[in-house]
Amino acid sequence: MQTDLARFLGNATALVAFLTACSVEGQGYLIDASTRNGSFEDGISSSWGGIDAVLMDASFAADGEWFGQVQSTRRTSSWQNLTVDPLLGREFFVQFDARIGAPGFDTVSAFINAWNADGTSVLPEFTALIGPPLSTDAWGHYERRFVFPSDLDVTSLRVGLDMSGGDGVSTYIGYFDNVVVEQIPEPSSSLLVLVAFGVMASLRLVMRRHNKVTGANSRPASPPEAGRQSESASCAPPSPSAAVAQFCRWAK
Ligand SMILES: [Ca+2]
Repeated sequence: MQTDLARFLGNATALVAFLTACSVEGQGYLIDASTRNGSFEDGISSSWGGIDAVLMDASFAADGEWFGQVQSTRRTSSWQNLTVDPLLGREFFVQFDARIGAPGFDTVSAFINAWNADGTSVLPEFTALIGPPLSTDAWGHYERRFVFPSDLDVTSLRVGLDMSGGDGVSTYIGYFDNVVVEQIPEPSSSLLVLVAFGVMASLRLVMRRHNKVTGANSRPASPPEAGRQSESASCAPPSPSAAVAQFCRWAK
């Protein structure tokens, strides 16, 4: 009985690790300092569209050494096209730093565009979490949250940053840096992991109580060293697939 419990405990540990790995996979950083040139540290504008120049000045950049510059007489739009799996999450968190030159734009905004396979536009629920006024003297930090409805079936999104407010005559200048776009996992995925950890905690409690009873009944029977070696061997980490199979057998 003790060996079965120990084996199941080991399998459940692998199962929790497997479920956690699945959840982390869903919580992906689609753009950040090391992904798709989110901080412009590649020294080029790719993978961005609509960035007029990428400049290096560590004393000016908001993050690292490089930052992106946009300019226009009226408005600018900069974007990246992303491939996503909607089943991994329909909520997206966008944050970035922005600053303006002189003359500078008066408005900055972020957007995510999506079209379903049938060509219909899918609009997200949008929330501006942090949005200070644009300044020539310092970078401002901006955070936006986008939540798409459950009927979103696309795999491609366009994430963009706009600046606007030009008078149509003068050339207005703006800067972007430190862009992070994160796909937030579905609540069901997070809940599944929490449930798995709850099961683990309960099993450990049962195992401890079982060991106390077993130890009280058989303490003189075997040396402590032999007991520890046996338990260690029976708890060797199994593969995730073995854990899933064992979990299903116990669930029956
Ligand atoms: Ca940077």
